[in-house]
Amino acid sequence: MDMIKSGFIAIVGRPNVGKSTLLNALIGTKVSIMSPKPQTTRHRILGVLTENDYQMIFVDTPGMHKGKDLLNKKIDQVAVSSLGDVDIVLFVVDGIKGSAEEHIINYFTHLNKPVFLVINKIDELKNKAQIDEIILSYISAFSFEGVIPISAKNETYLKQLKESLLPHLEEGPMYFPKDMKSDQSEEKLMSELIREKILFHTEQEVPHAVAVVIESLEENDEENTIDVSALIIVERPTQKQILIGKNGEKMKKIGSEARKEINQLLHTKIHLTLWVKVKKDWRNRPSDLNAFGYGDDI
Ligand SMILES: Nc1nc2c(ncn2[C@@H]2O[C@H](COP(=O)(O)OP(=O)(O)O)[C@@H](O)[C@H]2O)c(=O)[nH]1
Ligand SMILES: [Mg+2]
Repeated sequence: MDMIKSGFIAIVGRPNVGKSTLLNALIGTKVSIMSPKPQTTRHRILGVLTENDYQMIFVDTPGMHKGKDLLNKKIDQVAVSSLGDVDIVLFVVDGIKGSAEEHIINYFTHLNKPVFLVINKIDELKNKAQIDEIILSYISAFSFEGVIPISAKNETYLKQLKESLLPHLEEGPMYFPKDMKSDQSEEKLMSELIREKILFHTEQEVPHAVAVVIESLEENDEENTIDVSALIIVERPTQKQILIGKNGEKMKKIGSEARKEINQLLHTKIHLTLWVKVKKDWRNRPSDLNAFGYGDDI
């Protein structure tokens, strides 16, 4: 077996600090959906970066926060347990709104592995004094292996970030094939892209009440497309109405945006049909959570 330098790197932090944006920027393609709404990421998602002499496997995690329903409790466990499974931790904070965040830093104290402080969104900072102040507030709480200011959105200082990680990778196997960028199936990526468009077009409680399941994929030889049928699950009839919108306009928009991005990302022409179904309280029912892709292995 080929040996190179390799390792697993967790990306953790509060919701909305830019973890998924960072993962996608590092991998160079979208593997994890992003949105301005908190709690966008629900799964542990792997992004694989393979260069000539190393393989870095980044683990995007849902934001760490205290959730109430069963789905949120499961999501929290995903983030916390991923800390134990990796070689290096990137603790991402918001360069504008960040402040010590003790409840997360507490998880680092007994880890015995390098934790880097990654200060994101520096494109929005007004001056250098501001960033120094933020750095000080964090480094007084924990002894980080290093501090790396970046802008995930503008892809600034990502090279420096990767260079800081390199000395901490050990000789190891190539865990994944060279051309593999994520552990998500194409089907999962499709349902996540649909959910991303829903997040952009809905407000308040709707984004959190939505699950998306791909019901069928069929090759259509005549038109050289793949016919995809996806089911969108919500919790209440009112949420269904909001999603469908006046004359079905919102659903059309979500469908056409999702279709375009799926075409582009998967290099496959698809024909997308969306259905909306109400399933009361699905976020608290273990059987529904399993059925909608949030089982024990999320
Ligand atoms: N200005 C700015 N915004 C960013 C940056 N990185 C992410 N964002 C925005 O922050 C929001 C949350 O991003 P996301 O990656 O979904 O955060 P996550 O919840 O931590 O995964 C989105 O609206 C992003 O566009 C950055 O470097 N600069
Ligand atoms: Mg995310």
